[in-house]
Amino acid sequence: MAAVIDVPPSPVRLKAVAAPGQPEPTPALEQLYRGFEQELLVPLWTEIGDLMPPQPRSKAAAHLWRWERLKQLAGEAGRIVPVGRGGERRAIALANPALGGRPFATPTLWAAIQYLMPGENAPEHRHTQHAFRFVVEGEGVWTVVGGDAVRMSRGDFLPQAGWNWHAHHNAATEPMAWIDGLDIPFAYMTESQFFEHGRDAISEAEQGTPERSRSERLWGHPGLRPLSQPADTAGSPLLAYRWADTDRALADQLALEDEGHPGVVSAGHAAVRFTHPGTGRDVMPTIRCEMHRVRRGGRTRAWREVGSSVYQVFDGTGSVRVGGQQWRVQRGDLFVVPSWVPFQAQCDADAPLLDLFRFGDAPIFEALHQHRVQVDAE
Ligand code: 1HN
Repeated sequence: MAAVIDVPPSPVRLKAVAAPGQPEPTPALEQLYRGFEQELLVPLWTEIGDLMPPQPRSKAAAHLWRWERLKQLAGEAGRIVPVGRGGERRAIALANPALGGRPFATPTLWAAIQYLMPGENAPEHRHTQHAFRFVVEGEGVWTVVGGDAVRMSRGDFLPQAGWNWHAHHNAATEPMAWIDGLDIPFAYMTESQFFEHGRDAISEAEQGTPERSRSERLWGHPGLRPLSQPADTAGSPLLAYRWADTDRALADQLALEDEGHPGVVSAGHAAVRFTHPGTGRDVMPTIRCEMHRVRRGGRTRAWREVGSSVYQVFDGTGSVRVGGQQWRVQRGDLFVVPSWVPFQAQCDADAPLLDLFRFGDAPIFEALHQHRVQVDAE
């Protein structure tokens, strides 16, 4: 009996089609294509349109997640799913509907709601992926970074550069939810990840609840760099950017506009970027974070740029347009803006303001000299 040799089917599939730039479909062409398939070869002429579009054609979809529903499901998870070693975090990720069910909000960015019950601890670990937390509501959790306990309250932005040990604990009597952003899909695609467990429980001393962290006492003074510290670290050494400061910066920009002075990025649209206090650059090498404020009845310009972003509505109500989609949004709602898809936000006429937290992957493209922005005229 002849031995049966299992030849795995070729993953290459080539179809002879009548199209500009394509050879006529003939039996000889079909035979040529079967030969290519057997030998795992792909000719450029069948692929060029997909590989080299005239401009970015994102595989990600523009999509919106409602905060009320996320919080409800996270609360259910809090009652049913423990937090501890293995799963590490009670974090529930946004899965872009066009990215195959993976926990990827965009091709490069992870976004999740995380939930910690009263008294709970999330164990210590570290990873090379860069991360941050942003708090849309609530308080009571301290994130402990390298043994430094950092308070998390509404409006605070907390960067967490890669390879720092970190744990969280909820010192309050209420559950708390917040969002995490990480460059997990980017690290996954580039196969550059490292991960280590730390201690299962951090010390009593580290479970303190200081109003200000050591990092803020060193780095939290505007324009003043502590000379005892290195300045050009990869990620920001300032572990909390407090809402009072962000809010005042945005309010000042709009007040300057009222007084006829420069300050806003466009009429009625104030914006700030969270920066590394030692370098003035983005807070992390792969993630850009910003806060935008649109005044009552105002709107941003429409713009598009290379790279993807995730937004969370921090306050107010309005409508946002992402490509051909338009949504009415309110506090906590999260949505994705894919690469090179136009975005515009508008504040309702009966809302005092619309505040949008945004994170994106622009630093990656800037470092590679591949970043482009196109802003529409007003
Ligand atoms: C992580 O460490 C956190 O520390 C959040 O809060 C989300 C998702 C995947 C892997 C590690 C955190 C994460 C994560």
